[in-house]
Amino acid sequence: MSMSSVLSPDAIDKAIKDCQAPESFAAKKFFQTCGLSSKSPQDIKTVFGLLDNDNSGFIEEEELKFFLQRFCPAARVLTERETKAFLSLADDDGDGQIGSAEFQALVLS
Ligand SMILES: [Ca+2]
Ligand SMILES: [Ca+2]
Repeated sequence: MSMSSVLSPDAIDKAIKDCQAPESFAAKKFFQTCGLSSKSPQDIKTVFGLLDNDNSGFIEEEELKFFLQRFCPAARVLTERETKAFLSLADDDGDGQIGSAEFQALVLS
């Protein structure tokens, strides 16, 4: 499974271009632009699995930093501020990582 099996390459491209400048990343806008917000729970789960690079069942801060690169290898890494903002937006139970249900809730919010 790859991102392009769930999302269209054009939509991914547009979402990446929208946040090319450091500090311009906004998670909800990204999910809308890349089309993930209108996908099925199963598709969102697939994307979660791709972001959870070490298959721990959670997206940790270290993985979150490389969020954009999972969509496009040439994309930039998120800044520390963007990573922390993203994490606090998604991390409802405050354990410092993003679980599958938290990710789903954020994408659909
Ligand atoms: Ca992980
Ligand atoms: Ca959490």
